[in-house]
Amino acid sequence: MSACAHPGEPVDEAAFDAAVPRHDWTQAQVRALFDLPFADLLHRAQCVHRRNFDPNAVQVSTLLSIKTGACPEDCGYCPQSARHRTGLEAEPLMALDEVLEAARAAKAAGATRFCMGAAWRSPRAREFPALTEMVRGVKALGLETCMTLGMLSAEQARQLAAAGLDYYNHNLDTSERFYGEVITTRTYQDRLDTLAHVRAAGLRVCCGGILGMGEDVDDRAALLQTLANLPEHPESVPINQLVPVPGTPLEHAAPPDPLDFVRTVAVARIVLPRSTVRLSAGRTAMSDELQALCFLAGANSIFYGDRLLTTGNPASEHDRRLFARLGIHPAP
Ligand code: SAM
Ligand code: DTB
Ligand code: SF4
Repeated sequence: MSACAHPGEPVDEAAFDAAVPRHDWTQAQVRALFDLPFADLLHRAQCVHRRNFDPNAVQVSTLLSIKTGACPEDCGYCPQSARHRTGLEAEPLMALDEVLEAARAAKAAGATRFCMGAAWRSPRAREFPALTEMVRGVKALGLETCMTLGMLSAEQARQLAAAGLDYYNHNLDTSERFYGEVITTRTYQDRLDTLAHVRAAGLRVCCGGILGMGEDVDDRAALLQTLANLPEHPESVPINQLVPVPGTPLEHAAPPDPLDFVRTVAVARIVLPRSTVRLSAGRTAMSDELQALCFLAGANSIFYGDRLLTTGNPASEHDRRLFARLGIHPAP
């Protein structure tokens, strides 16, 4: 029995042995992880984390909104939907030189990956020449590239892969059951189809969700179960805390219990043992101590830089100090 095994726990021991990816999680097994005593859950997560990663290394990505607002979709959390009155000013697709300037600044500040996001339902053919130039230009600066542009066809995913894109972000956001309460303009299956196209094109997959939209613990378990039971685990799993934006339908949603947020990170670490788990949106509302618990639970990536897409993120200087206080170094 490994040093990390806990005989007698009310959970399936085999479900824990631990560091090897599995794709056959049941809802009950994932839910049992959520129900563990906090210390046992974090211990498990630490064991899995340490078998697969340097526990003191955190990957650092920077986001840029390359096309902002006026999105036709109705995602209830999103300040960029044209259906919500958030006062956000729409901006067309950015020019290549502006994108490269932002990427250079991100690299100089210490980011290793540059993530470009567009408020589209899906990109159109006429946008591809500009998008592929952005991928090539950012890669030439020595950064990893990620894009999140909405739904992709198989052919669109292939075009981005051919341009050298490293990662594609497309979130499931929540459980299939709760999804329809948040978004009506595209289905859960649409999202799974895009993920399959991205995977088939040979791109690395970044896929996660948002906590704090009114979902319950079974929804959180179901989201992680769905991610874990994909044919291949996403290489990157962002766990966002809702940033409640005035004018969106979710502006008054209650924030998740901070310890439940940590639990979700820990369960993600256990069921997705070799994936990078990103502590994503919502860090401005978190204390340093809560973020430290998230790193302890197995989070090993953050968004770095003063902005996410349209909302704020902790100041870079604050994050540098936090890393220093915790003895964390940026992952190479
Ligand atoms: N339009 C594309 C799409 O939705 O596929 C890409 C950009 S979209 C802004 C990327 C992701 O950001 C969403 O899937 C959602 O998970 C996250 N997001 C958007 N608004 C958020 C908010 N207010 N709080 C937390 N996460 C948010
Ligand atoms: C992800 O999961 N979180 C990022 C990234 N993928 C694209 C986006 C967070 C957006 C937060 C709201 C905003 O700044 O507009
Ligand atoms: Fe549009 Fe993406 Fe926002 Fe949904 S999350 S409204 S698709 S930008």
